[in-house]
Amino acid sequence: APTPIRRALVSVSDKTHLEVLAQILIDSQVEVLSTGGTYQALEALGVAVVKVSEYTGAPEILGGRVKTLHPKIHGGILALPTPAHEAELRLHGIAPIDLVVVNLYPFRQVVAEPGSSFEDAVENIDIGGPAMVRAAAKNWQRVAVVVDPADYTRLGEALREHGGALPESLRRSLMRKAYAHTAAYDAAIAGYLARFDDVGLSVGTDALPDRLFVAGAAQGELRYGENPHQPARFYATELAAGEPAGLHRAVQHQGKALSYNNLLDADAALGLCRDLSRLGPAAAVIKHVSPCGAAIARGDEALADVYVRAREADAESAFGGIVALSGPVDRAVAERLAETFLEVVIAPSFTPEALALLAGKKNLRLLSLEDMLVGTGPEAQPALRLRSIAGGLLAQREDAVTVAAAQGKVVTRRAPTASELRDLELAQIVGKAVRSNAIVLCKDGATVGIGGGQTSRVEAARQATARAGARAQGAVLASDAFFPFRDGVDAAAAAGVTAIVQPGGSVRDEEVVTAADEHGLAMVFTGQRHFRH
Ligand code: 93A
Repeated sequence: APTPIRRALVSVSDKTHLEVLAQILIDSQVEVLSTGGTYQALEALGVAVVKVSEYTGAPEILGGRVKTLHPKIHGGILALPTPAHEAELRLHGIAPIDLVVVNLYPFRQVVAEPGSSFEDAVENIDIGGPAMVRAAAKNWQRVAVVVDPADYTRLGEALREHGGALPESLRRSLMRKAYAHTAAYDAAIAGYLARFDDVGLSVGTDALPDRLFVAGAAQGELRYGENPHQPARFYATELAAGEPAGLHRAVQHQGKALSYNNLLDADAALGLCRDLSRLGPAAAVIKHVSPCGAAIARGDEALADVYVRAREADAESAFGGIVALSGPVDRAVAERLAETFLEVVIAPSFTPEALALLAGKKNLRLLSLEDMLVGTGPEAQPALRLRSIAGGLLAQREDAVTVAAAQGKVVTRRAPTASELRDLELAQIVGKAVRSNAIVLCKDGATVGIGGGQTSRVEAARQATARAGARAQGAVLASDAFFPFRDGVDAAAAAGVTAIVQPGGSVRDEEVVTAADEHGLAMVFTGQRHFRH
Protein backbone atom coordinates (compact mmCIF):
# COMPACT_ATOMS: atom_id res chain seq x y z
CA ALA A 1 0.00 0.00 0.00
CA PRO A 2 1.29 3.52 -0.70
CA THR A 3 2.73 5.38 2.26
CA PRO A 4 0.82 8.35 3.66
CA ILE A 5 1.61 11.86 2.50
CA ARG A 6 3.72 13.52 5.19
CA ARG A 7 5.24 16.59 3.59
CA ALA A 8 3.80 18.95 0.98
CA LEU A 9 5.24 21.83 -0.96
CA VAL A 10 2.67 24.44 -1.92
CA SER A 11 3.52 27.33 -4.25
CA VAL A 12 0.65 28.74 -6.23
CA SER A 13 0.08 31.93 -8.20
CA ASP A 14 -3.57 31.10 -8.77
CA LYS A 15 -4.92 31.04 -5.24
CA THR A 16 -8.43 29.90 -6.26
CA HIS A 17 -9.92 27.39 -3.78
CA LEU A 18 -6.88 27.73 -1.52
CA GLU A 19 -9.19 27.45 1.48
CA VAL A 20 -10.21 23.99 0.26
CA LEU A 21 -6.58 22.94 0.03
CA ALA A 22 -5.82 24.50 3.43
CA GLN A 23 -8.51 22.41 5.09
CA ILE A 24 -7.19 19.25 3.43
CA LEU A 25 -3.66 20.02 4.64
CA ILE A 26 -4.92 20.67 8.17
CA ASP A 27 -7.09 17.54 8.23
CA SER A 28 -4.34 15.24 7.01
CA GLN A 29 -1.72 16.76 9.34
CA VAL A 30 0.75 17.28 6.56
CA GLU A 31 3.90 19.35 7.06
CA VAL A 32 3.73 22.26 4.65
CA LEU A 33 6.54 24.16 2.95
CA SER A 34 5.64 27.29 1.04
CA THR A 35 6.95 30.29 -0.88
CA GLY A 36 6.35 33.95 0.12
CA GLY A 37 2.86 34.80 -1.09
CA THR A 38 1.47 31.31 -0.67
CA TYR A 39 3.01 31.10 2.82
CA GLN A 40 1.12 34.21 3.89
CA ALA A 41 -2.15 33.04 2.39
CA LEU A 42 -1.93 29.57 3.97
CA GLU A 43 -0.94 30.96 7.35
CA ALA A 44 -3.95 33.26 7.24
CA LEU A 45 -6.07 30.17 6.60
CA GLY A 46 -4.72 28.53 9.78
CA VAL A 47 -2.25 26.11 8.22
CA ALA A 48 0.99 25.42 10.13
CA VAL A 49 3.38 26.32 7.36
CA VAL A 50 7.17 26.67 7.06
CA LYS A 51 8.84 29.06 4.62
CA VAL A 52 10.92 27.34 1.96
CA SER A 53 13.68 29.88 2.67
CA GLU A 54 13.73 28.93 6.37
CA TYR A 55 13.84 25.26 5.55
CA THR A 56 16.61 25.55 2.95
CA GLY A 57 18.51 28.28 4.77
CA ALA A 58 18.68 30.10 1.43
CA PRO A 59 16.65 33.32 1.16
CA GLU A 60 14.47 34.13 -1.83
CA ILE A 61 16.82 36.13 -4.04
CA LEU A 62 16.87 38.20 -7.24
CA GLY A 63 13.44 39.63 -6.63
CA GLY A 64 11.92 36.16 -6.36
CA ARG A 65 13.60 34.69 -9.44
CA VAL A 66 15.19 32.07 -7.18
CA LYS A 67 12.83 30.78 -4.51
CA THR A 68 12.63 27.02 -4.66
CA LEU A 69 15.61 26.17 -6.88
CA HIS A 70 17.52 24.38 -4.15
CA PRO A 71 18.82 20.80 -3.64
CA LYS A 72 16.82 20.50 -0.42
CA ILE A 73 13.66 21.06 -2.47
CA HIS A 74 14.54 19.18 -5.63
CA GLY A 75 16.33 16.39 -3.74
CA GLY A 76 13.24 16.04 -1.55
CA ILE A 77 11.01 15.71 -4.60
CA LEU A 78 13.20 13.56 -6.83
CA ALA A 79 14.50 10.98 -4.31
CA LEU A 80 13.37 7.41 -4.89
CA PRO A 81 12.29 5.28 -1.94
CA THR A 82 15.50 3.24 -2.18
CA PRO A 83 18.03 2.70 0.65
CA ALA A 84 20.72 4.50 -1.37
CA HIS A 85 18.61 7.61 -1.98
CA GLU A 86 17.29 7.63 1.58
CA ALA A 87 20.87 7.51 2.90
CA GLU A 88 21.84 10.41 0.69
CA LEU A 89 18.89 12.46 1.88
CA ARG A 90 19.93 11.86 5.49
CA LEU A 91 23.53 12.79 4.72
CA HIS A 92 22.44 16.17 3.32
CA GLY A 93 19.67 16.84 5.81
CA ILE A 94 16.96 16.65 3.16
CA ALA A 95 13.38 15.68 4.04
CA PRO A 96 11.35 13.82 1.41
CA ILE A 97 8.47 15.79 -0.12
CA ASP A 98 5.56 13.65 -1.26
CA LEU A 99 2.98 16.16 -2.40
CA VAL A 100 3.66 19.13 -4.71
CA VAL A 101 0.90 21.65 -5.28
CA VAL A 102 2.07 24.24 -7.78
CA ASN A 103 0.55 26.40 -10.46
CA LEU A 104 2.61 28.74 -12.51
CA TYR A 105 3.09 32.49 -12.95
CA PRO A 106 0.13 33.78 -14.99
CA PHE A 107 2.10 34.22 -18.22
CA ARG A 108 -0.92 33.88 -20.51
CA GLN A 109 -3.02 36.34 -18.58
CA VAL A 110 -0.16 38.85 -18.52
CA VAL A 111 0.50 38.75 -22.27
CA ALA A 112 -3.25 38.97 -22.96
CA GLU A 113 -3.42 42.29 -21.13
CA PRO A 114 -3.52 45.09 -23.72
CA GLY A 115 -0.74 47.23 -22.24
CA SER A 116 1.68 44.48 -21.22
CA SER A 117 5.32 44.86 -22.25
CA PHE A 118 7.83 42.32 -23.44
CA GLU A 119 9.62 42.74 -20.08
CA ASP A 120 6.40 41.98 -18.18
CA ALA A 121 6.03 38.85 -20.26
CA VAL A 122 9.58 37.67 -19.65
CA GLU A 123 9.34 38.33 -15.91
CA ASN A 124 6.28 36.11 -15.86
CA ILE A 125 8.06 33.10 -17.29
CA ASP A 126 8.02 30.73 -14.34
CA ILE A 127 11.22 28.70 -13.86
CA GLY A 128 11.06 27.23 -10.38
CA GLY A 129 7.41 26.20 -10.67
CA PRO A 130 7.75 24.04 -13.82
CA ALA A 131 10.96 22.55 -12.40
CA MET A 132 9.07 21.31 -9.33
CA VAL A 133 6.05 20.17 -11.36
CA ARG A 134 8.21 18.21 -13.77
CA ALA A 135 10.32 16.75 -10.97
CA ALA A 136 7.27 15.63 -9.00
CA ALA A 137 5.65 14.17 -12.12
CA LYS A 138 8.86 12.30 -12.95
CA ASN A 139 8.77 10.76 -9.48
CA TRP A 140 5.03 10.09 -9.69
CA GLN A 141 5.27 6.69 -7.98
CA ARG A 142 6.15 8.41 -4.72
CA VAL A 143 5.08 12.04 -5.25
CA ALA A 144 1.66 13.40 -6.13
CA VAL A 145 1.53 16.63 -8.13
CA VAL A 146 -1.45 18.95 -8.30
CA VAL A 147 -1.44 21.78 -10.85
CA ASP A 148 -5.14 22.57 -11.04
CA PRO A 149 -7.20 24.00 -8.16
CA ALA A 150 -10.13 22.01 -9.55
CA ASP A 151 -8.30 18.87 -8.36
CA TYR A 152 -8.18 19.85 -4.65
CA THR A 153 -11.51 18.20 -4.01
CA ARG A 154 -10.55 14.83 -5.44
CA LEU A 155 -7.21 15.08 -3.65
CA GLY A 156 -9.02 15.53 -0.33
CA GLU A 157 -11.45 12.70 -1.04
CA ALA A 158 -8.65 10.31 -2.00
CA LEU A 159 -6.64 11.16 1.13
CA ARG A 160 -9.65 10.46 3.34
CA GLU A 161 -10.46 7.25 1.52
CA HIS A 162 -6.90 5.88 1.60
CA GLY A 163 -5.86 6.76 5.14
CA GLY A 164 -3.74 9.76 4.15
CA ALA A 165 -2.12 8.06 1.13
CA LEU A 166 -2.95 8.44 -2.56
CA PRO A 167 -3.73 5.57 -4.93
CA GLU A 168 -1.56 4.90 -7.96
CA SER A 169 -4.40 5.67 -10.38
CA LEU A 170 -4.73 9.21 -9.06
CA ARG A 171 -0.96 9.80 -9.07
CA ARG A 172 -0.79 8.64 -12.70
CA SER A 173 -3.66 10.90 -13.70
CA LEU A 174 -2.11 13.87 -11.90
CA MET A 175 1.26 13.14 -13.53
CA ARG A 176 -0.25 13.21 -17.04
CA LYS A 177 -1.98 16.44 -16.24
CA ALA A 178 1.24 17.95 -14.86
CA TYR A 179 3.26 17.43 -18.04
CA ALA A 180 0.34 18.67 -20.15
CA HIS A 181 0.31 21.76 -17.92
CA THR A 182 4.01 22.57 -18.37
CA ALA A 183 3.86 21.71 -22.11
CA ALA A 184 0.92 24.08 -22.62
CA TYR A 185 2.77 26.72 -20.61
CA ASP A 186 5.87 26.48 -22.78
CA ALA A 187 3.70 26.43 -25.92
CA ALA A 188 2.17 29.72 -24.76
CA ILE A 189 5.64 31.21 -24.23
CA ALA A 190 6.87 30.02 -27.64
CA GLY A 191 3.67 31.28 -29.27
CA TYR A 192 4.10 34.68 -27.69
CA LEU A 193 7.78 34.94 -28.64
CA ALA A 194 6.90 34.15 -32.27
CA ARG A 195 5.38 37.64 -32.42
CA PHE A 196 8.87 39.16 -32.42
CA ASP A 197 11.77 38.94 -34.85
CA ASP A 198 15.49 38.53 -34.13
CA VAL A 199 15.98 42.16 -33.18
CA GLY A 200 12.90 42.16 -30.99
CA LEU A 201 10.60 44.01 -33.35
CA SER A 202 6.98 42.98 -33.54
CA VAL A 203 6.47 41.00 -36.76
CA GLY A 204 2.87 42.14 -37.05
CA THR A 205 -0.27 40.66 -35.67
CA ASP A 206 -1.00 38.83 -38.93
CA ALA A 207 2.34 37.03 -39.04
CA LEU A 208 2.42 33.27 -38.76
CA PRO A 209 4.98 31.80 -36.35
CA ASP A 210 8.06 30.05 -37.74
CA ARG A 211 7.25 27.20 -35.40
CA LEU A 212 3.79 26.24 -34.31
CA PHE A 213 2.97 24.88 -30.87
CA VAL A 214 -0.63 24.06 -30.26
CA ALA A 215 -1.81 23.02 -26.84
CA GLY A 216 -5.33 21.73 -26.61
CA ALA A 217 -7.27 20.26 -23.74
CA ALA A 218 -9.80 17.55 -24.55
CA GLN A 219 -13.29 18.74 -23.68
CA GLY A 220 -15.28 15.63 -22.93
CA GLU A 221 -15.80 12.83 -25.41
CA LEU A 222 -17.50 13.15 -28.76
CA ARG A 223 -19.66 10.11 -29.38
CA TYR A 224 -17.84 9.58 -32.68
CA GLY A 225 -16.42 11.43 -35.67
CA GLU A 226 -18.02 12.14 -39.03
CA ASN A 227 -19.24 8.53 -38.98
CA PRO A 228 -19.90 6.12 -36.11
CA HIS A 229 -16.76 4.04 -36.72
CA GLN A 230 -14.42 7.05 -36.36
CA PRO A 231 -13.19 7.99 -32.86
CA ALA A 232 -13.18 11.75 -32.23
CA ARG A 233 -12.63 14.40 -29.62
CA PHE A 234 -12.75 18.16 -29.40
CA TYR A 235 -9.65 19.91 -28.02
CA ALA A 236 -10.03 23.47 -26.84
CA THR A 237 -7.03 25.60 -27.71
CA GLU A 238 -6.20 28.77 -25.87
CA LEU A 239 -7.69 31.94 -27.26
CA ALA A 240 -5.25 34.29 -28.89
CA ALA A 241 -5.89 37.93 -28.03
CA GLY A 242 -8.90 39.23 -29.94
CA GLU A 243 -9.94 35.80 -31.19
CA PRO A 244 -13.69 35.18 -31.02
CA ALA A 245 -15.02 32.77 -28.45
CA GLY A 246 -15.63 29.22 -29.65
CA LEU A 247 -18.72 27.08 -29.32
CA HIS A 248 -17.40 25.18 -26.32
CA ARG A 249 -17.88 28.38 -24.36
CA ALA A 250 -21.55 28.48 -25.27
CA VAL A 251 -24.21 27.50 -22.76
CA GLN A 252 -26.30 24.58 -23.99
CA HIS A 253 -29.87 24.87 -22.77
CA GLN A 254 -31.33 21.60 -23.99
CA GLY A 255 -30.88 18.56 -26.22
CA LYS A 256 -28.16 15.92 -26.35
CA ALA A 257 -24.46 16.70 -26.64
CA LEU A 258 -23.15 18.14 -29.89
CA SER A 259 -21.56 15.65 -32.27
CA TYR A 260 -18.48 16.11 -34.42
CA ASN A 261 -20.62 17.09 -37.42
CA ASN A 262 -22.79 19.37 -35.29
CA LEU A 263 -19.70 21.22 -34.10
CA LEU A 264 -18.43 21.71 -37.64
CA ASP A 265 -21.82 22.94 -38.84
CA ALA A 266 -22.48 25.10 -35.79
CA ASP A 267 -19.05 26.69 -36.16
CA ALA A 268 -19.81 27.46 -39.81
CA ALA A 269 -23.17 28.97 -38.85
CA LEU A 270 -21.57 31.03 -36.11
CA GLY A 271 -18.81 32.28 -38.43
CA LEU A 272 -21.21 33.28 -41.19
CA CYS A 273 -23.60 34.96 -38.78
CA ARG A 274 -20.75 36.93 -37.21
CA ASP A 275 -19.62 38.06 -40.64
CA LEU A 276 -23.16 39.01 -41.73
CA SER A 277 -23.87 40.90 -38.52
CA ARG A 278 -21.65 43.72 -39.80
CA LEU A 279 -24.47 44.49 -42.27
CA GLY A 280 -27.22 44.40 -39.62
CA PRO A 281 -29.31 41.85 -37.74
CA ALA A 282 -28.64 38.53 -39.49
CA ALA A 283 -29.64 34.89 -39.74
CA ALA A 284 -27.68 32.01 -41.26
CA VAL A 285 -28.82 28.45 -41.95
CA ILE A 286 -26.16 25.79 -42.51
CA LYS A 287 -26.32 22.24 -43.79
CA HIS A 288 -23.24 20.03 -44.06
CA VAL A 289 -20.92 22.98 -43.45
CA SER A 290 -22.52 24.90 -46.36
CA PRO A 291 -24.84 27.86 -46.12
CA CYS A 292 -28.27 27.06 -47.55
CA GLY A 293 -29.85 30.36 -46.59
CA ALA A 294 -28.86 33.69 -45.13
CA ALA A 295 -30.59 37.02 -44.65
CA ILE A 296 -29.97 40.47 -43.21
CA ALA A 297 -32.58 42.89 -41.87
CA ARG A 298 -34.32 45.27 -44.22
CA GLY A 299 -34.86 48.57 -42.41
CA ASP A 300 -35.96 47.86 -38.85
CA GLU A 301 -37.22 44.39 -39.67
CA ALA A 302 -37.62 42.07 -36.68
CA LEU A 303 -35.16 39.17 -36.28
CA ALA A 304 -38.03 36.67 -36.49
CA ASP A 305 -38.76 37.86 -40.03
CA VAL A 306 -35.09 37.92 -40.99
CA TYR A 307 -34.85 34.30 -39.87
CA VAL A 308 -37.90 33.25 -41.86
CA ARG A 309 -36.42 34.79 -45.00
CA ALA A 310 -33.14 32.94 -44.40
CA ARG A 311 -35.03 29.68 -43.92
CA GLU A 312 -37.32 30.20 -46.91
CA ALA A 313 -34.31 30.98 -49.11
CA ASP A 314 -34.07 27.21 -49.48
CA ALA A 315 -36.75 25.69 -47.29
CA GLU A 316 -36.05 22.21 -48.60
CA SER A 317 -32.40 22.30 -47.51
CA ALA A 318 -33.16 24.10 -44.23
CA PHE A 319 -34.88 20.96 -42.94
CA GLY A 320 -32.59 19.64 -40.19
CA GLY A 321 -30.45 22.75 -40.47
CA ILE A 322 -28.19 24.55 -38.05
CA VAL A 323 -29.19 28.15 -37.42
CA ALA A 324 -27.21 31.09 -36.08
CA LEU A 325 -28.91 34.36 -35.20
CA SER A 326 -27.19 37.64 -34.41
CA GLY A 327 -29.67 38.79 -31.79
CA PRO A 328 -31.59 37.50 -28.76
CA VAL A 329 -34.19 34.82 -29.36
CA ASP A 330 -37.49 36.08 -27.97
CA ARG A 331 -40.94 34.58 -28.16
CA ALA A 332 -41.52 35.77 -31.74
CA VAL A 333 -38.26 34.22 -32.99
CA ALA A 334 -38.88 31.03 -31.00
CA GLU A 335 -42.29 30.59 -32.61
CA ARG A 336 -40.66 30.74 -36.04
CA LEU A 337 -37.88 28.37 -35.03
CA ALA A 338 -40.47 25.89 -33.77
CA GLU A 339 -42.12 25.68 -37.18
CA THR A 340 -39.60 23.27 -38.70
CA PHE A 341 -37.15 20.56 -37.68
CA LEU A 342 -33.76 22.03 -36.78
CA GLU A 343 -30.68 20.47 -35.19
CA VAL A 344 -29.03 23.44 -33.46
CA VAL A 345 -29.78 27.10 -32.84
CA ILE A 346 -27.04 29.50 -31.73
CA ALA A 347 -27.77 33.03 -30.53
CA PRO A 348 -26.37 35.52 -28.02
CA SER A 349 -29.25 34.77 -25.65
CA PHE A 350 -32.71 33.25 -25.27
CA THR A 351 -35.51 34.82 -23.24
CA PRO A 352 -37.14 32.55 -20.62
CA GLU A 353 -40.30 32.65 -22.71
CA ALA A 354 -38.42 31.46 -25.79
CA LEU A 355 -36.78 28.66 -23.80
CA ALA A 356 -40.15 27.55 -22.46
CA LEU A 357 -41.63 27.57 -25.93
CA LEU A 358 -38.82 25.48 -27.41
CA ALA A 359 -38.54 23.09 -24.45
CA GLY A 360 -40.92 20.68 -26.18
CA LYS A 361 -38.41 20.14 -28.99
CA LYS A 362 -36.36 17.55 -27.14
CA ASN A 363 -33.79 17.00 -29.89
CA LEU A 364 -33.21 20.67 -30.68
CA ARG A 365 -30.01 21.99 -29.14
CA LEU A 366 -30.12 25.61 -28.04
CA LEU A 367 -26.79 27.32 -27.53
CA SER A 368 -26.29 30.80 -26.18
CA LEU A 369 -22.96 32.48 -26.66
CA GLU A 370 -23.26 35.90 -25.14
CA ASP A 371 -20.18 37.45 -26.74
CA MET A 372 -20.60 35.77 -30.13
CA LEU A 373 -20.36 39.08 -31.95
CA VAL A 374 -17.28 40.33 -30.10
CA GLY A 375 -14.40 40.95 -32.48
CA THR A 376 -16.44 41.61 -35.61
CA GLY A 377 -15.40 45.24 -35.95
CA PRO A 378 -13.02 46.48 -38.64
CA GLU A 379 -10.13 46.38 -36.13
CA ALA A 380 -10.73 42.68 -35.48
CA GLN A 381 -7.71 40.46 -35.89
CA PRO A 382 -8.36 37.60 -38.33
CA ALA A 383 -8.08 34.40 -36.31
CA LEU A 384 -5.47 31.75 -36.99
CA ARG A 385 -7.10 28.76 -38.65
CA LEU A 386 -5.57 25.28 -38.73
CA ARG A 387 -6.34 22.20 -40.77
CA SER A 388 -4.49 18.95 -40.87
CA ILE A 389 -3.21 17.07 -43.87
CA ALA A 390 -1.08 13.92 -43.81
CA GLY A 391 2.22 14.85 -42.20
CA GLY A 392 1.34 18.22 -40.75
CA LEU A 393 -0.83 21.22 -40.24
CA LEU A 394 -1.83 23.97 -42.63
CA ALA A 395 -2.26 27.38 -41.06
CA GLN A 396 -3.71 30.60 -42.39
CA ARG A 397 -5.42 33.74 -41.20
CA GLU A 398 -9.16 33.70 -41.55
CA ASP A 399 -10.61 35.27 -44.70
CA ALA A 400 -12.08 38.63 -43.68
CA VAL A 401 -13.92 40.63 -46.37
CA THR A 402 -12.12 43.87 -47.00
CA VAL A 403 -13.23 44.84 -50.52
CA ALA A 404 -17.00 45.18 -50.57
CA ALA A 405 -18.66 45.62 -53.96
CA ALA A 406 -19.16 49.31 -53.17
CA GLN A 407 -15.38 49.71 -52.94
CA GLY A 408 -14.71 47.72 -56.11
CA LYS A 409 -14.19 48.90 -59.67
CA VAL A 410 -17.21 49.13 -61.95
CA VAL A 411 -16.16 47.56 -65.27
CA THR A 412 -19.45 47.72 -67.17
CA ARG A 413 -21.37 50.59 -68.71
CA ARG A 414 -23.97 50.32 -65.97
CA ALA A 415 -23.02 50.72 -62.29
CA PRO A 416 -24.89 48.80 -59.58
CA THR A 417 -27.69 50.62 -57.77
CA ALA A 418 -27.56 51.16 -54.01
CA SER A 419 -29.87 48.24 -53.35
CA GLU A 420 -27.88 46.02 -55.71
CA LEU A 421 -24.72 46.98 -53.84
CA ARG A 422 -26.19 45.93 -50.53
CA ASP A 423 -27.28 42.57 -51.94
CA LEU A 424 -23.91 42.17 -53.66
CA GLU A 425 -22.13 42.58 -50.33
CA LEU A 426 -24.45 40.05 -48.73
CA ALA A 427 -23.71 37.64 -51.59
CA GLN A 428 -19.96 38.22 -51.17
CA ILE A 429 -20.07 37.40 -47.46
CA VAL A 430 -22.14 34.28 -47.99
CA GLY A 431 -19.89 33.32 -50.88
CA LYS A 432 -16.88 33.28 -48.55
CA ALA A 433 -18.60 30.56 -46.54
CA VAL A 434 -19.44 28.38 -49.57
CA ARG A 435 -17.05 25.72 -50.89
CA SER A 436 -15.46 26.65 -54.21
CA ASN A 437 -16.55 27.02 -56.89
CA ALA A 438 -19.09 29.27 -55.26
CA ILE A 439 -21.84 31.32 -56.88
CA VAL A 440 -24.34 33.10 -54.64
CA LEU A 441 -27.51 34.85 -55.77
CA CYS A 442 -29.19 37.37 -53.47
CA LYS A 443 -32.26 39.54 -53.63
CA ASP A 444 -33.88 41.91 -51.14
CA GLY A 445 -31.50 41.07 -48.31
CA ALA A 446 -31.57 37.28 -48.61
CA THR A 447 -29.93 34.54 -50.60
CA VAL A 448 -32.12 33.02 -53.29
CA GLY A 449 -29.72 30.50 -54.83
CA ILE A 450 -26.39 29.07 -53.77
CA GLY A 451 -24.16 26.94 -55.96
CA GLY A 452 -21.11 25.50 -54.27
CA GLY A 453 -18.60 22.69 -54.12
CA GLN A 454 -18.63 22.48 -57.91
CA THR A 455 -15.69 21.63 -60.12
CA SER A 456 -16.69 24.10 -62.82
CA ARG A 457 -17.85 27.68 -62.37
CA VAL A 458 -20.59 27.47 -64.97
CA GLU A 459 -22.00 24.44 -63.15
CA ALA A 460 -21.99 26.42 -59.89
CA ALA A 461 -23.86 29.21 -61.73
CA ARG A 462 -26.37 26.71 -63.15
CA GLN A 463 -26.90 25.22 -59.70
CA ALA A 464 -27.41 28.65 -58.09
CA THR A 465 -29.86 29.82 -60.74
CA ALA A 466 -31.73 26.51 -60.69
CA ARG A 467 -32.10 26.76 -56.91
CA ALA A 468 -33.31 30.33 -57.29
CA GLY A 469 -35.84 29.49 -60.01
CA ALA A 470 -38.07 32.48 -60.71
CA ARG A 471 -36.43 34.36 -57.85
CA ALA A 472 -33.28 34.78 -59.96
CA GLN A 473 -35.19 37.49 -61.82
CA GLY A 474 -33.71 40.76 -60.54
CA ALA A 475 -31.20 39.02 -58.24
CA VAL A 476 -27.50 39.88 -57.94
CA LEU A 477 -24.61 37.44 -58.03
CA ALA A 478 -21.26 37.03 -56.30
CA SER A 479 -18.58 34.70 -57.59
CA ASP A 480 -15.74 33.60 -55.29
CA ALA A 481 -13.23 33.75 -58.17
CA PHE A 482 -13.08 35.15 -61.70
CA PHE A 483 -15.16 33.79 -64.57
CA PRO A 484 -12.76 31.95 -66.88
CA PHE A 485 -15.28 32.16 -69.75
CA ARG A 486 -18.37 34.19 -70.54
CA ASP A 487 -20.64 31.12 -70.17
CA GLY A 488 -21.25 31.70 -66.45
CA VAL A 489 -22.29 35.30 -67.09
CA ASP A 490 -24.57 34.23 -69.95
CA ALA A 491 -26.22 31.63 -67.70
CA ALA A 492 -26.73 34.22 -64.94
CA ALA A 493 -28.16 36.82 -67.33
CA ALA A 494 -30.50 34.24 -68.90
CA ALA A 495 -31.87 33.54 -65.42
CA GLY A 496 -32.51 37.25 -64.82
CA VAL A 497 -29.46 38.34 -62.76
CA THR A 498 -28.85 42.11 -62.96
CA ALA A 499 -25.50 42.68 -61.23
CA ILE A 500 -22.33 40.68 -60.57
CA VAL A 501 -19.40 41.07 -58.23
CA GLN A 502 -16.26 39.03 -58.83
CA PRO A 503 -12.50 39.48 -58.36
CA GLY A 504 -11.64 39.76 -62.06
CA GLY A 505 -8.20 38.84 -63.28
CA SER A 506 -8.99 36.26 -65.96
CA VAL A 507 -7.19 36.37 -69.31
CA ARG A 508 -10.71 36.55 -70.75
CA ASP A 509 -11.94 39.43 -68.54
CA GLU A 510 -12.67 41.45 -71.67
CA GLU A 511 -14.90 38.74 -73.09
CA VAL A 512 -16.66 38.42 -69.72
CA VAL A 513 -17.24 42.19 -69.39
CA THR A 514 -18.48 42.37 -72.99
CA ALA A 515 -21.00 39.63 -72.15
CA ALA A 516 -22.15 41.59 -69.09
CA ASP A 517 -22.58 44.76 -71.18
CA GLU A 518 -24.47 42.86 -73.87
CA HIS A 519 -26.95 41.71 -71.22
CA GLY A 520 -27.15 45.16 -69.60
CA LEU A 521 -25.61 43.82 -66.37
CA ALA A 522 -23.65 45.87 -63.86
CA MET A 523 -20.33 44.24 -62.96
CA VAL A 524 -17.80 45.09 -60.24
CA PHE A 525 -14.25 43.78 -59.89
CA THR A 526 -12.87 43.63 -56.34
CA GLY A 527 -9.43 42.20 -57.05
CA GLN A 528 -9.99 39.88 -54.11
CA ARG A 529 -10.62 36.16 -54.41
CA HIS A 530 -12.50 34.16 -51.78
CA PHE A 531 -11.75 30.50 -52.38
CA ARG A 532 -12.79 28.09 -49.68
CA HIS A 533 -11.38 24.63 -50.18
O1 93A B 1 10.67 33.04 -10.19
S1 93A B 1 10.55 31.62 -10.21
O2 93A B 1 10.72 31.01 -11.47
N1 93A B 1 11.66 30.97 -9.24
C1 93A B 1 11.42 30.05 -8.32
O3 93A B 1 12.37 29.52 -7.73
C2 93A B 1 10.06 29.70 -8.02
N2 93A B 1 9.56 28.85 -7.12
C3 93A B 1 8.22 28.91 -7.21
N3 93A B 1 9.11 31.24 -9.65
C4 93A B 1 8.99 30.30 -8.66
N4 93A B 1 7.85 29.81 -8.13
C5 93A B 1 6.49 30.23 -8.49
O4 93A B 1 6.08 31.20 -7.57
C6 93A B 1 5.45 29.18 -8.42
O5 93A B 1 5.33 28.41 -9.62
C7 93A B 1 4.18 29.95 -8.16
O6 93A B 1 3.51 30.28 -9.35
C8 93A B 1 4.67 31.25 -7.53
C9 93A B 1 4.17 31.37 -6.13
O7 93A B 1 4.74 32.49 -5.52
P1 93A B 1 4.16 33.04 -4.14
O8 93A B 1 4.01 31.88 -3.22
O9 93A B 1 5.18 34.01 -3.65
O10 93A B 1 2.84 33.69 -4.44
